[in-house]
Amino acid sequence: MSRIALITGATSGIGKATAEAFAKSGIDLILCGRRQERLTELADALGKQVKITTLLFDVRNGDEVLKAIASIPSDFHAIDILVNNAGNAHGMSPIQDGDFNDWDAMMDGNVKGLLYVSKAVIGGMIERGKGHIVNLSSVAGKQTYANGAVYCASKKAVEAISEGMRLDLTQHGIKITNIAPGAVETEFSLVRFKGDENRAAKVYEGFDPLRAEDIADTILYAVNAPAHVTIADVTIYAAAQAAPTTVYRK
Ligand code: 8X3
Repeated sequence: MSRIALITGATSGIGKATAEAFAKSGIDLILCGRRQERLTELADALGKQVKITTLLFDVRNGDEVLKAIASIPSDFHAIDILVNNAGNAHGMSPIQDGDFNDWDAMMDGNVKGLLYVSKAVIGGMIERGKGHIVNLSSVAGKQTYANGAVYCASKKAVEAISEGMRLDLTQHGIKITNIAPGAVETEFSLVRFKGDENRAAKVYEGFDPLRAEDIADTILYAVNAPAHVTIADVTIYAAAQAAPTTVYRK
């Protein structure tokens, strides 16, 4: 029987690449996102390879999360893999210039949203005595950098949640994988810099950044590890990146 994976933030970037990698590997998919058009498009594309259902909701809204997860069709109920990918950076500035809305968006999405979705899915995993949760952290969760205090804080929270989940859920047969990517060329910087294309492009200039597919490969490797193996924590940098703010550019 093929496995079932639920992926949040599946319509772009690492989420989309993971959906594509999973489909290629024969894993059925529950694709979650906030943009119906993109969800439908992706479901149409991948529906030739595996069984797909889509869920439209915002991870930041706990009621929406619970309603959406409760609406999953019965043949998709037995979720084997949860990929907590939804999340973003909003703004980049010294702490004294931070914006409440940006802070709310990062803490509500990256931290509380991940918790809401996890809670909604974990119950079934415990009942079935198995499951695998993949949390998308960041190198920002390993090392704080200037002008990124709140984004880094949100990812440090993801690191702590991954550790806590592993402590609480290992006894229930649930594996936890924490993935911490460095600079991945996606819409990430465009969102962080609120649509400023020049500023976003500069982040990836002069070196070969990671691509969403590189991270998807690692996620696929983790979920395909043998039953007795947990890939607990992976940090992934582009070859030219040594630390969050240390990139060797040509
Ligand atoms: C994204 C990577 O280095 O911009 O999480 O924080 S970084």
